[in-house]
Amino acid sequence: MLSYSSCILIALAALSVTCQALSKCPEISGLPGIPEKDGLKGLPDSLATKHHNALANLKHQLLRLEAVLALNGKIRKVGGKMFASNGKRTDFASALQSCEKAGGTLAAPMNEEENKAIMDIVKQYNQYAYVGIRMGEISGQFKYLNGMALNYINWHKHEPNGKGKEKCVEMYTDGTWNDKKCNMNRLTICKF
Ligand code: MAN
Ligand code: CA
Repeated sequence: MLSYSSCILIALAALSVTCQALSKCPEISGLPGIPEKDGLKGLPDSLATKHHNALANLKHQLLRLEAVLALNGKIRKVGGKMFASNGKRTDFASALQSCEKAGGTLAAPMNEEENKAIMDIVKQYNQYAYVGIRMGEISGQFKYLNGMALNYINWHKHEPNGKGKEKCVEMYTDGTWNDKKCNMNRLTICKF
């Protein structure tokens, strides 16, 4: 008969191999009653396995946090991007500044799915928002803030109509866009 402690050692060894194979790991160490792997003599162990487990745990915790934020309507995820608002209305420059201060930038819809995610936030706050699109200094064309040409547009009917005097862009509650002066108070929506 195998002793109880041998059974645990074998189970943990099997788990550590499975972890490496599946790139998916439960918390092995740090559980009450289960010794740290370091303390388990004779187990196949490596720094790589420990790091792998630590990263798997971090990823798991991050996914849990994102799920909570999404549940509370604080973030919207599209592809690899996250959109969120601070709920504040301000001019274009201040909106951009608060996004950058938080490590992001103003949200600019680059496809229909992103446009909908941003529109959902506009609807949530029932406030038109500035998007991260503005008129280029030289060309007079609307561009992303990094200077790239737009690859998706959703102008409202008859927009843009500002004839160069409306250099920023707002999103209406139906998700369509209007060129608008940059000194209005509009909802801040950031991309992270
Ligand atoms: C206002 C402004 C303009 C917009 C028109 C649409 O004048 O918001 O930017 O084009 O309304 O009627
Ligand atoms: Ca306009």
